[in-house]
Amino acid sequence: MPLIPKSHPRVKSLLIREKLVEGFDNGLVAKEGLLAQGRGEAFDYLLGEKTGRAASNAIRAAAAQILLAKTPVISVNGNIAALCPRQIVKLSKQTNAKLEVNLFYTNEKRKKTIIRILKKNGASEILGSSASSSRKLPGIDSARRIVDKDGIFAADVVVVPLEDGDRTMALRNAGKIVITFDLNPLSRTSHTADITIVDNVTRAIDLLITQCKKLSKRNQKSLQKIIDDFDNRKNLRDNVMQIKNNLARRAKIA
Ligand code: PTJ
Repeated sequence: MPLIPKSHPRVKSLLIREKLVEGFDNGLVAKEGLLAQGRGEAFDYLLGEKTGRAASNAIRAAAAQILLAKTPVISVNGNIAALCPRQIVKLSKQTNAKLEVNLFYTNEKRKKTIIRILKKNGASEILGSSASSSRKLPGIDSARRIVDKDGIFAADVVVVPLEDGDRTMALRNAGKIVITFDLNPLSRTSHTADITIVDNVTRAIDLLITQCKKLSKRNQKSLQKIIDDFDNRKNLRDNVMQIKNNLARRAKIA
């Protein structure tokens, strides 16, 4: 890894970028995953590179929704495996959510590498690699349509970080509740999901783990109230306002 001085004003962003580059070199990340990261970086910059109030509200609603789920599943792609494998495994253990590897740019070798890294980080069961248990999600043409019958296919709540709009819609049409992390509040995924966390997954994932722990003491009624009070459309608008206000502030000092 190249030496990035701790004093560099953009050290955090550069270190996240290095995780992706390292993940690419180690066979976890698709080439296109590097482009997705670049797009995310641009939105993160506009959002002020911090977890805003809107994102915190979405994280709280997501935690309540995961805790209320009967069969939650976390979908893992290359970028997530490179950025936060330890936290994804921790979240799955803490909430009894299954882990399923599901790739947009399908590649068996990369899938095996991702499974290896999840196991290295403590995962015991990882779905998504057995041909005999695979099922097709209707209404979607990409490789993401192939899901595990005991995982995403049977799930009531699916966490899909850095997702594409087509599968989000297909999952919704299949009756699933979809939670996503997406730094772009304008994306199709953001608008199609039930709960969109507009934040860098590297920041938001720890906050989601903390919220799940905190809310695990609440009863079902109180968790349901948190979900009922959450409005994804409004939350996305709040995120766009956060960008607008940041830009207005910057324009004043420019
Ligand atoms: O590993 P694979 O084959 O499944 O491919 C994964 C990628 C991410 C390449 C694939 O899903 C893809 O092409 O995604 P998109 O359509 O580029 O969408 C990625 C979305 O995630 C964009 O809206 C980005 O702004 C957003 N994003 C990128 N990095 C982050 C992010 N959101 C949260 N945290 C990030 N670190």
